[in-house]
Amino acid sequence: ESMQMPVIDFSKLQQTDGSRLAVIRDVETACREIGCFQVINHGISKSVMEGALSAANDFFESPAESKAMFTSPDITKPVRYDCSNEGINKSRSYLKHYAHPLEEWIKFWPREPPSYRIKMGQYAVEIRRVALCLMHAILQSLGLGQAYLGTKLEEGIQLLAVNSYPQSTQTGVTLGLDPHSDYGFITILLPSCPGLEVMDPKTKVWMSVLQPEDTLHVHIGDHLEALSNGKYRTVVHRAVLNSENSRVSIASIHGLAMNEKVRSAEELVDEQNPAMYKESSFRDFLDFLPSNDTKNKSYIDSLRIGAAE
Ligand code: AKG
Repeated sequence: ESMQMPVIDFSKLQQTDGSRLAVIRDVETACREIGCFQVINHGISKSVMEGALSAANDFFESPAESKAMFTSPDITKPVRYDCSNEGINKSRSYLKHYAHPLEEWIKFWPREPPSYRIKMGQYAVEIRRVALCLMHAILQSLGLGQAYLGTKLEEGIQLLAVNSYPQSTQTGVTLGLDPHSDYGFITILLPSCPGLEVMDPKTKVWMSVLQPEDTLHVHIGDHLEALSNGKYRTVVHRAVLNSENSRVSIASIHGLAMNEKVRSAEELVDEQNPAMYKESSFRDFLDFLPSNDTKNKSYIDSLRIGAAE
């Protein structure tokens, strides 16, 4: 089954009249009901989006030695490549790297292909601009006001997960990436072709996501669920292999600075709605990962107050 995603017209968020408010209401409904939406009229040019996807593709096609130099068991590295799942049933390889502030991180990024830093850098800067505007809209939609987090958003992190999946050779669904929700506040996803599936929170049925050309797909992450005190929900998603094409996707994850704690907004906590989540930072999530090898528990579940330790 496929699902029609809520669509947010980004250009209307730039207006000050009722059209912004109408879009803010759409943002509220989307975040509350399904935890994701798509963005049109975001102002990022086709050439910047295609440039980033082709740079990603060229990186994965570069010689094994130039990729292997980024392999590391240390998940705190500024750049990390992992192809350990390639060839087994799960078959995603990925490159993850920080992207903001760009001048701080770009020097660690791959030199191969030569255009990688320029093209991925351009995309990173533009997607962050969109992410910050969306975060302001989301904070407004929660009734907290656009400026709620002050300068903390500007000081926040941006992590790019650049994914590569082979074409499926089998009939039926082949997983490329296990079901998970994202940490941070929001993730903006740009894929080269279909393969993303979102779990419908009501029916628990997997729905394939149709993403028209030029649109961006946005996921609500664990830290937004926590900040909103459960009003908005983190969305469980997975990637399946495409039967017609190999696939690349770029996930841009946005959150507060590494050690900055996220807690349920006081304004959303009262007697009827007690705080539901423990405070946590991006760093806490990174610390959680190695201790959770069995994948039995999601990070957001570990944050719920009253959850078993
Ligand atoms: C991730 O990188 O966390 C994703 O969920 C990627 C999903 C996709 O490739 O469509």
